[in-house]
Amino acid sequence: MNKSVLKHIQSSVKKGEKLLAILLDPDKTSIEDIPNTVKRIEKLKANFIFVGGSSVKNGLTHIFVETLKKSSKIPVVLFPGDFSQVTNKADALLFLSLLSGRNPEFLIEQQIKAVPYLKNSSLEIIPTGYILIDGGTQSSVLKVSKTTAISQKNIELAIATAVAGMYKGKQLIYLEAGSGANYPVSEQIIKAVKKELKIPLIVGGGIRSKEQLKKTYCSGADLVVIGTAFEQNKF
Ligand code: 1GP
Repeated sequence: MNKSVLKHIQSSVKKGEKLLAILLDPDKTSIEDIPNTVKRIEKLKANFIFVGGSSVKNGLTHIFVETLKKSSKIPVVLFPGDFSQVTNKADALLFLSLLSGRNPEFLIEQQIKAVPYLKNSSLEIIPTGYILIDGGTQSSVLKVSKTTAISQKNIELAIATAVAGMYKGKQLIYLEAGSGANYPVSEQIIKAVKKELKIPLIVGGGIRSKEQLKKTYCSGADLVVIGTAFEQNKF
């Protein structure tokens, strides 16, 4: 049996090892292209493959992850935009609550709708506080969730939201500037949030270069997620 994804993240944090996840959106990567995509991910020595998108065609995630698992030993973690993207074929699920938003649909409704799919599944379920930080674009997650992001200037609100998530029992906090963000979560916010957290910190959105990746790690991110730059062959 594979080591738990959460334990892997927690033990890496203890050892001071930084982690990388590549995000694949089943709507944007063709099934035929998976073997080639996996080779590129392995070359990058990514620790995880995240799979998800704000809206993915019904049923596609299931076949996508099934194919992915046949081509790769890298743990596959679901990062779903909604409950229809839950599939037992993956290793783990980020059970997301959109803590920066005030839309009950993404705070609790979607989670309730996911339960029938999770009850008998072997997926590792990881309670995750998901926090949108303004990345300078109207990202699809903002559109779909009908919420607003926290301003990059409002560091206190970003900290309080992350800490509230930790107090609520989330095992991970995910700071998200949005896929294809104009600018990523600022180093200042990452540093300030990390300082207050006793749980691992994920950061993603708008990270386009190795230099930016390094800065994100140095600011305190334990796990960085890259999607668009990988899709565009920039990584
Ligand atoms: C993961 O949504 C991000 O947190 C991915 O963002 O596509 O901008 O890398 P990019």
